[in-house]
Amino acid sequence: MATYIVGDIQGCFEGLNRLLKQVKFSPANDCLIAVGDLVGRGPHPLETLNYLYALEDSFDTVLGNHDLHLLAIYAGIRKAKPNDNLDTLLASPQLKTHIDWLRRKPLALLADSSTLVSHAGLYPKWSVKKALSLSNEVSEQLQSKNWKTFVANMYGNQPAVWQKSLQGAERLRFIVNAMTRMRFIKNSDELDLNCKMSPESAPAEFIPWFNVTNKKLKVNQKVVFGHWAALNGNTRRKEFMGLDTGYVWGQNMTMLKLSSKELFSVQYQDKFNPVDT
Ligand SMILES: [Mn+2]
Repeated sequence: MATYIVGDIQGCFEGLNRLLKQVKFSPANDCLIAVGDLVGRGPHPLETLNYLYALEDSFDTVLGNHDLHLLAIYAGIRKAKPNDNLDTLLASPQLKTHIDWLRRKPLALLADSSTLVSHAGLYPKWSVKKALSLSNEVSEQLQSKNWKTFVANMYGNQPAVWQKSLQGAERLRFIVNAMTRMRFIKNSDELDLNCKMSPESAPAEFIPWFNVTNKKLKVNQKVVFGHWAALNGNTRRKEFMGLDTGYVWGQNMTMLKLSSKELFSVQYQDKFNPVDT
């Protein structure tokens, strides 16, 4: 019995399949956790969600910005863009099942007692426990009857700084941005949601979130995240593990075996060979 955490899949079902074959993943014995962005831009969103949904309790995920974008399209809040590549999913009779399933997924989860999984990472002012509790605040909204109102108020880059006193839509928007869109921090605690560069090429005042000291992270705790393909997994910090290695951009898909911290990866192949489904 092993737990694996996979980086951004983004509808690249073929890559996911090769990676699962490489580790001899067995749904009956093993667990798969995803860092979010299950779909978006890649060629096979429907096959990806059908497969992951069928894994039932052997699979869990946090939501990424592309997953939230899908919910917003379904809710009529946003329009699908051609490069979202979501047409087969949006036209599928399975769509509502998948939407309702995604609405039950959190923004943050514990893969084991000391490993937090969140799509973009951990905002430097938050503890792991705080992140889990803030994720619950968003889940309450996503699971409520009024979830479309929440999604309608979800978009925007403000507020950029967390304050405990934030309430309502602003509070929820900050939580969503920090957990699904964060890359760089400016002025010690301010989210910058525009810069997508690698840390090396960004202006000096842009600090990667994992290089801003988090005084609330305990010694043994780790954070596993995706979202930032330009990092190519390289944080230079053992407590922060980035798993987005840009498969959808023609690079690699990466999977972490949680117990041993062993990494597995497959290279992009522009060919779809569904296997073992
Ligand atoms: Mn993302």
